[in-house]
Amino acid sequence: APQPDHLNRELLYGLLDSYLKNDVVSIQESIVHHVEFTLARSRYKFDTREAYFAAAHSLRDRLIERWNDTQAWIKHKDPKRVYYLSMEFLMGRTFLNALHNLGVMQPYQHALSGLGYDMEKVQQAERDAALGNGGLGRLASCFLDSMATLNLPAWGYGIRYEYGMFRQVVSEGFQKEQPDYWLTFGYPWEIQRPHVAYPVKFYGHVSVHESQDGRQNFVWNAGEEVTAVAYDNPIPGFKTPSTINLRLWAAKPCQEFDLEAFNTGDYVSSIIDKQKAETITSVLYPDDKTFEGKELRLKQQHFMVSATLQDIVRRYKEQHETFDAFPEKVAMQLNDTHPTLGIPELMRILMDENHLGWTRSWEITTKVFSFTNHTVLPEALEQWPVSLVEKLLPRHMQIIYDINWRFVQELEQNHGISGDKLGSMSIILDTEYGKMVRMAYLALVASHTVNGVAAIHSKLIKETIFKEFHDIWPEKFQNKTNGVTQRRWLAQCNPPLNRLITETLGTEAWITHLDLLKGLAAHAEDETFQQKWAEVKVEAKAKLASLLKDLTGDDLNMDAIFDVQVKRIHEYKRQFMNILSVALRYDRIKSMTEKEKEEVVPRVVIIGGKAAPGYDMAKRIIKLISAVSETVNNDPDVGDLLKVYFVPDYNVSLAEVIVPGSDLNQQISTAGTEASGTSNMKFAMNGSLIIGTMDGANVEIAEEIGEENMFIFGVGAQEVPALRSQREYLQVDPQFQHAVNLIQNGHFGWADYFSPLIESITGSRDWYLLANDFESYLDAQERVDQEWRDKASWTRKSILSTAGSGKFSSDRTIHEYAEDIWGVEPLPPTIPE
Ligand code: GLG
Repeated sequence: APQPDHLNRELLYGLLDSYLKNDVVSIQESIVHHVEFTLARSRYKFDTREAYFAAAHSLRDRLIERWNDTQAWIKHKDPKRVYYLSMEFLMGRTFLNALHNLGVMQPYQHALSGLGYDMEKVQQAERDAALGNGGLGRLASCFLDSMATLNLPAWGYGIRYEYGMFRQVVSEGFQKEQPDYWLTFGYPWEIQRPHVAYPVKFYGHVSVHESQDGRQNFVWNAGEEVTAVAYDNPIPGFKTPSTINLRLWAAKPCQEFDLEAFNTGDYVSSIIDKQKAETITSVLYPDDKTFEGKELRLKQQHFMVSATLQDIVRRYKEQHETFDAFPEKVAMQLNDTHPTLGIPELMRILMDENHLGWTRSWEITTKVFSFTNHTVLPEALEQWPVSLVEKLLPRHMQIIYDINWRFVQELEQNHGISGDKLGSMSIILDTEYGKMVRMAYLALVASHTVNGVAAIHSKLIKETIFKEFHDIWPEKFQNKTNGVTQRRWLAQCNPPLNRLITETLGTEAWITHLDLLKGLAAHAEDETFQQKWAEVKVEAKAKLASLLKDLTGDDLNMDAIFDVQVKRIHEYKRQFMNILSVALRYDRIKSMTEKEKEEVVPRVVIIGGKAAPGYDMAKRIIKLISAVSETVNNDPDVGDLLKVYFVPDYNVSLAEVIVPGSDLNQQISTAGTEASGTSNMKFAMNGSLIIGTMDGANVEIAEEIGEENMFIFGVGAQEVPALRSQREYLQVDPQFQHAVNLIQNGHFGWADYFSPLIESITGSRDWYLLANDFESYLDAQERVDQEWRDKASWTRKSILSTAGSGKFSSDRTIHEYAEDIWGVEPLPPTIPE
């Protein structure tokens, strides 16, 4: 774009010489200003949603100031930067988070109430940005918050899906998916950057040209080209001006029209063709841990990494003449294998567009990428058909073949590997359906580091799915136990607990140094403190109860244990085992005398989560939970002693109410299946006791808060393989059989519909070992009831849960990534001259 003839710097600096003021009146002025000029509504009449949008815009102004200065400062210092590449960011709402992190909660509250608006209602007007499925996407969002707070020169890169995670409606107990068009009213936090745009190519063919120095130049003549346009989302750190960027790409048609089509008169269909480009970023694939080999999905992946790498290379080249310093300036983390195409894309950019040789390009590439694995479930591992990759990305397929060819050479020559073992390690897998590209192997070969997400998981990947790679490259493997941001998941979502912790520790430093929570342990025995702790819990429970009241019309028994399992519905997570035990509890209550009933500890069981639309078993589990709920909640014999609710459309915002309001949370996956889990950490932080298996991060949580403060049950991961092989001979617990019979005999209706579920846990089919763990699970549940009767003891455990959760801050996790994997250092922003 043309430059101004004369820049009046003095005047410009004078005009904007300080940040926007954050006193109440200035905030009110800026809100009203946005009502009038951004929304073009009348300042005399705007509704709560308009108040939200105007307040959001005024807050965005404040984010932009900090964003601009942070980015200018980073550019000026040119440190090593880290880029977090992820197909998912499950952000949830931004308003409260930004208010908290900028430290302007109070003045905004006053500003809004002064104008006549209730902050609580205003913030409810925001829709979740749900650009992710579950743990993996939410982890990426927690990481952004920590990277900003730790002042790291970091950016996130992903896709701006127009339709996020589907809305789950449960009708008659069946899940129905509804599109989440979250952009209907606009998204006030993003900044569209029409000038930051890159062409992304697909299809076509590759030609080879001999250059003058005798080198081969590969030219990819694409068959389709779309434009990636940047949308920037400022991510503020807590108590620091550091505001980092989440750059999301949207697909737009290419600017140049197909002239030939114009000449032949096919104007309309040529434009319609161009519009198809936009479908690339239209929808998030809603599958959690099942690989869907759809062409559109592969297009999305390439689209994201191609735009991202062009952007990163462009930024680097602005400040550097050669690629020599690239590995000292750039680190890229692959969030699972979804962005692995970034590896051949960087090779292609270096070789074909910047004319570096293979060796040099490979040296650079292998120094910048590192990769995180999030699951050992085989059905999740990405394997793309070679035929599809060849068609969509012909040049990338050549490069992948070349990478593999050199890798196989290395295996033979340096590691003495031959025969079948070569085939089993090859990036290209031969199957009866044709050749496949194993994305995890490609990521492993090209990355300098691979990590698991909890200690047990990192150990398992070394022993199972990546064993052969660990044998040759043990130094590549690391563990980085997950964490969650205590800003959102404790400080913001649980204000009463926040206040109590701060008052007790005499500081709010725990909001950036979560280890300090261990100072609470000293008060665990203190009766008055226990009293306060219990009151805070009641407050949080009341909020959850009112949410359920809105959903169901029921008043909950506040003396009951609020027992929660919220997460994606999956057989390995064993919601089925949970509901079987509920059915049994119900049956027991039914057979009790009134006198016996007096001894029963009342429970409210809350289950929530989405099933992938194509996951039949998971959908049947939802129906079963609903059917049990229907029967139990309407049975006068049971009354207040047991209630069961399926909460529809579980998402980040609901979690912010459900987590603080729970007494007990279920983390009951078959040992060895849940890589880490992150809700376990959120619950523990909020003083909810865990009933769980020794799986994922539960193992480390038990180390930190003490096994005696949790309800641990079930077999360990080491025993699982042997048990699986003996499944059909195992003795089935009579109580398990009884629970199964209740369902089979139609006690909750729908017996035929539930029979595939029953079959899936019968005899040799019981892959997730429900039958085997059931007795021990019931035993743990019994201990829960016992413990509840002793209020002081329960509260003590609750305090110790929070006190012991300091390790599970994503600040700790990110600090470890920065030191052990990325080699990036904090760079607190200073306002540049
Ligand atoms: C995975 C795992 C979780 C893990 C999360 C974040 O299943 O156990 O906590 O990633 O690492 N795909 C996932 O949700």
